[in-house]
Amino acid sequence: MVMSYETLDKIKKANDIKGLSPDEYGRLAKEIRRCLINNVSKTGGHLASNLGVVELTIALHLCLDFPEDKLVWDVGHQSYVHKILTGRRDQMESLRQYEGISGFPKLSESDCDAFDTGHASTSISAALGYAFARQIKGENNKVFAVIGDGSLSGGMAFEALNNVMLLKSNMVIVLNDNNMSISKNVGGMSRYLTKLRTASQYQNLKNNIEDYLKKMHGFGDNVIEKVRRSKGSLKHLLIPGMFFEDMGITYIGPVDGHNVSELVSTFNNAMKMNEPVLVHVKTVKGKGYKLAEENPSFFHGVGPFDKRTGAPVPAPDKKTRSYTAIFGKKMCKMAAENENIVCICAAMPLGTGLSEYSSIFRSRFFDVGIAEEHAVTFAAALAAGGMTPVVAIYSTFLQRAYDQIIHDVCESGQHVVFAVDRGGIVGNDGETHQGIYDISYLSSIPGLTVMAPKNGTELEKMLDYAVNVHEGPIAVRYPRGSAYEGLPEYDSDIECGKAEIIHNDGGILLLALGSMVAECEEVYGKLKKEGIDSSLVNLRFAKPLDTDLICELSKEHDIIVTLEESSIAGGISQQIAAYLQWIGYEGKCVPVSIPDIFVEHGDPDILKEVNKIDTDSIIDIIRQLTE
Ligand SMILES: Cc1ncc(C[n+]2csc(CCOP(=O)(O)OP(=O)(O)O)c2C)c(N)n1
Repeated sequence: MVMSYETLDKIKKANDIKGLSPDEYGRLAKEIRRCLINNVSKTGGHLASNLGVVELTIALHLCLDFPEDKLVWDVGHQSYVHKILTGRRDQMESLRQYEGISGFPKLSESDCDAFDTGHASTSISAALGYAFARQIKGENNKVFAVIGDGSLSGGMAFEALNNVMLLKSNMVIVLNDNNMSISKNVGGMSRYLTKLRTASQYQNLKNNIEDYLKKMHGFGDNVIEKVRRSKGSLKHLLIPGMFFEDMGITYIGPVDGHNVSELVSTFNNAMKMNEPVLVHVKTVKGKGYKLAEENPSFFHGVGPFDKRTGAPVPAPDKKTRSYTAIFGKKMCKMAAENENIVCICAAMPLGTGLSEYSSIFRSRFFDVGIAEEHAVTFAAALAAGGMTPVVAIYSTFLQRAYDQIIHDVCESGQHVVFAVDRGGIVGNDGETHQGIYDISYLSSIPGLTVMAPKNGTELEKMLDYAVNVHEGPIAVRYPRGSAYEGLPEYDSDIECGKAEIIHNDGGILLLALGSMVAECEEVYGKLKKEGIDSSLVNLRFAKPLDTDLICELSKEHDIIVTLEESSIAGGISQQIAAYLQWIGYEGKCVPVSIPDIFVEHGDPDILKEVNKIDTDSIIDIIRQLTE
């Protein structure tokens, strides 16, 4: 049911907001917050970041015309208010649900969304591209990027800032500074912003000097103007670094990000300048919802929850362990026994399960910020320096560091362990977050060993093997969510490149990787009841594949099905098919992999069904093969 709101109801489409009177903005902000909380408590999503940008988004919509003007949201997780103000409020109930609206900006969803996003630190590059396109075409639309202080820690943002001075026309970068990434923001840039945030004494002093000069005889307006413009002296004296101004970007701020009229007049001034401008806006993450203000990390990305208590709905099952939690506990255990272990994450200590580790092993923990590329090269040199680094990064974000994995880790064979979390379909975050390319992109790198456990216990064994036994680069890839705890009796030691036979009954040979072993165990049982024999192998290694075993078993099986929760392009299905062809296998080899497409958002079970990697689809495929 779509709720009704006195003021928000007046906004049916983009730009309608301009018809409101200024005394309605306060009520509008309140109603947007209610709308956000009502919807996100049911759908789940990025609540705290959106609550923090309500006034900021209202002000941007008062200053810009959509779709002519271009507004690029960094990451895009904070674009819900923008969606609400551009005619998508009625669809908020379908946010992040299969076939509903996305939790991120999408060009295909609305012409008011300027750029598809999901990964951090891309907005300044994208806005700069739009600004140059405008300049070359001789057009005059406005271009804005909104980037959070967390996302400003990413290397791409610095690369873009380094280029901004090339622009000889206006572009506005709004720095939405809430002093938070998902967890507390870290690093030198964060410290610098804290100094700027608290540098109001500079503004006050500047104003005082101007007032004083105005009162003095003989000092005209042009002297005051000179003082105002003397970036080189006054600001340098009082604000250390002057980072942005020295980069050729006019800095304005800090501005109260919850004051619509102050924001509007600042943006209007910024847009008048014929140069790139950065407006530093201070906001409170979770603003207006006490629970989120008190615990912004928890409400950064939440599942459905009770609006009154904030408790997850349904309550988490205390009996199940997530793969992430198993990883975190295992790291604590191993680090207590092996003082060479160091753990690295990129702005996600909580998400990667390293919170407990980080508080116990402070000197052997590094949160590098949203800097996956740096994390990997840093780890390579830690390994070269005699440590055993474990780099915990989600599959989708590790894509960022592909070159560093090849160039800095693998070429010199450094013993770096990659804990690749969220491997496979992640669900509601959609295309930009699915972890379905890692098997392909990792197994194509020479010398990199790639493993995927069938259950929680095997994850622990693989981590032990990766850290304490293996030499050289190695990745362990595991899915989001509760660990499979079936097949506990299959617990042979991990041997590099060796698979594990679970059932050997002849019939159809199922070669399954990681999470697909659990699906196949169910398939095996159901087929048996139908009188169809099958054999099941837990591959354990995507690289090196256990080709000896595959060769041996291929002699006894006419039909081989290869299964992976990963893209077919370059995954194990294609690799095994190529190998079987090479050895002259004459039977049928059928892939069960994710098609070569971008997988949209939605419930993971639905997405598995749609992409035909769920138990029923596998059984259907096998039935057809045996008819
Ligand atoms: C490359 C990459 N790494 C990690 C993430 C996960 N992530 C999403 S939002 C976020 C924090 C962003 O902080 P900030 O930009 O300050 O925005 P806020 O939510 O605080 O408004 C992180 C680390 C990501 N989206 N992209």
